Parts: sequence; structure tokens; C-alpha cells
Amino acid sequence: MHLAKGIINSDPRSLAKAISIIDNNEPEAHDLIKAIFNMTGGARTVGFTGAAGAGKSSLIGKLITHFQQLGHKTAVLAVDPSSPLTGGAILGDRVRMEGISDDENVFMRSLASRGASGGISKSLRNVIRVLDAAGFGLVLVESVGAGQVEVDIANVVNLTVVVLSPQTGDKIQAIKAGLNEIGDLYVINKSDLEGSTTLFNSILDLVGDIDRKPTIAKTSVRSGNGIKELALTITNLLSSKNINYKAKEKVMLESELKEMVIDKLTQKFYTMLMDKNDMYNHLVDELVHKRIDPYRAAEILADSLTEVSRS
Ligand SMILES: Nc1nc2c(ncn2[C@@H]2O[C@H](COP(=O)(O)OP(=O)(O)OP(=O)(O)O)[C@@H](O)[C@H]2O)c(=O)[nH]1
Ligand SMILES: [Mg+2]
Repeated sequence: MHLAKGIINSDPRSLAKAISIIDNNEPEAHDLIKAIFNMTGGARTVGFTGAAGAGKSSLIGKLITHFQQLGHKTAVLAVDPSSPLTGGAILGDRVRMEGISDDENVFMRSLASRGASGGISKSLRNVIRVLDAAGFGLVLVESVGAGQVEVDIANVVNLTVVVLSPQTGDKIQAIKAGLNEIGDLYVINKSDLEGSTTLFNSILDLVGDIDRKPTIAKTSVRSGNGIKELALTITNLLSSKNINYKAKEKVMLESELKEMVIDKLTQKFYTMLMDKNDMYNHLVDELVHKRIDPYRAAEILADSLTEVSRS
């Protein structure tokens, strides 16, 4: 495949094209992944998540320089499902990530995951594969948005960094968003601002004695404090001898496989359900007139669908 060659040569135009194919869930995505799949598995991935305005983009912008100095060929992906059409968020981020040079070792891209069934995680996994095959050893993922997205991203990356700030990401908010469950590393950013020590202590309270022993760090993008140390901490965590990446990859591949099978079946059954027009309409009518209960109606339809698929 011609495009695969371009990817392996890390040609920026090929990369951009391949990522669009995946992000838009175009039919060529399958062939593309097939062509590069056996060249993947080497990249290490770090997800940055946390409330809007906590400083994720600013932090990534600063970290990149250090990662480059440490010899990592680095790519940045920003996931923004909330504005799939305008792409406005990333333009803002380009400005904020101004520390990033045009250096060919840095690749930056936003993903909207337009129309991808299976959503963000499916698109993200495959975009990471493209970058991996292109030789990016380190892929940083910023998740813009709230709620489920953070958790999805934590399932797709090797290391999850939760970014908090005394202004936005207070303790209560972190718990509400389930962030106390997903972080490998908690960063209290904006340590130049009042309230950061209190926040540090409450996060220590919150996650300090859970089993996986997440690391807690303090940074300030404004003063530069703690940034270099954070880059080193991330590098050390990623290269820790305790991490068995092969085993991790297996777990990730399994959950991907399950998601994809379920997704395929959902689509298939949905089409079949809509094809069962008469039976479907009849049962809806019975429901409306309270002559059947929802449990029974669903049972009848589901049984008839699985019978068809077995024959
Ligand atoms: N005082 C102070 N301000 C900071 C620091 N880091 C970032 N900021 C500011 O906080 C604002 C938000 O920073 P971003 O990096 O855009 O935050 P973000 O988490 O990427 O935000 P979203 O992408 O919208 O979720 C910007 O105005 C930054 O200049 C810091 O360490 N100290
Ligand atoms: Mg941002």
C-alpha cells in the first residue's frame, strides 16, 4: 500500500492523510491498519486529562522540549469530541502550545472522530498505530472535554496524567469526574497560584494510599518550576522495569477486540431489527396499548433476531 510506505517514512502529508482516513472512519481505514499493524506496539503513550483550563495544553507545550532533549521523537494528539465540526479548540491550542517548534520531530494533530462508531477509543488506538509505525516513540494525548472521554482515554494509553489546578480542578470535581480512579500521575499545575498546596494535600489524601501508588507532582508553566522534573518522572515511569508492555498490550488488544465485535453485532442487529418491520411495528402497537410489557416485547424481538442469525 502506497500510503503505508509514506507513513513508514514519516512523511507528514502521508501521516495527515492516514489520520484523516481513520478519524473520518473511511472504508480504507481497514486496509491501512492491516498494512502497518505488524510494525506497531513500540510507541509509549501518555494521556493528559483534567478539567478545562487546568493547563494541559500549556504543560504539553513545555514538556515537549524536554522530551526531545531526552531523545524521544514525540507526537501530540488532541481529542476533542465536543466540537467535531469547527475544530476550533485546536486552533486555540496551537496558539497555547506555542513552545512547539516546526521541528520535524514533533507532530501535532487534533482528532474529532467524526462518525466513528466505537467513538474516540477506536479512532485513537488506530491513529496511535499510524504514529507508532512512523517511528514516534512517544505519543502525548490531550483529552479535551469532560465525563466519559477521560475514562475512555485511560484505557487506550500506557500512562494517564491527571492535571489539576487550584482554580479549576479542586478535589470534589476530581472525585466527581472519577479522576481519582484513573491517574497514574497527578499533577498540581499552576503551583504559582494560591491554593496549590492545599490542593496538593487533598489529592495526597485522596489517592495517597490506594494500591497502585500514583505519583503526585507540582508544576507551574508560568514559572517553569517542576516541568523538567515532570518530564523525567514520566520517562522513568514509562521505562520502569515493573511494566510488562507485552502483557499490557494483550489486555488492550482484548478489550479492543471485544468492543469491535460488540460494535459489529450492534450494527448488524440494528439493521436486522429494522428489517423486521411488521413484527416490530406490531409489538410497538401492543406496547402502546399496554397489551404487552417491555420485557416481553424485547425478548420476542431479540429471540427472533438471534434465531435468524443462527440459521
Ligand atoms: N498562573 C498560571 N497559569 C497557567 C499555568 N498553566 C497554564 N496557565 C494558564 O491557564 C489557562 C488554560 O491553560 P490551557 O493550557 O489552555 O489549559 P487546558 O487544560 O489545555 O484547557 P482546555 O484545553 O480548554 O481543556 C491559560 O490561560 C494558561 O496560560 C500555570 O502554571 N500558572
Ligand atoms: Mg487544551
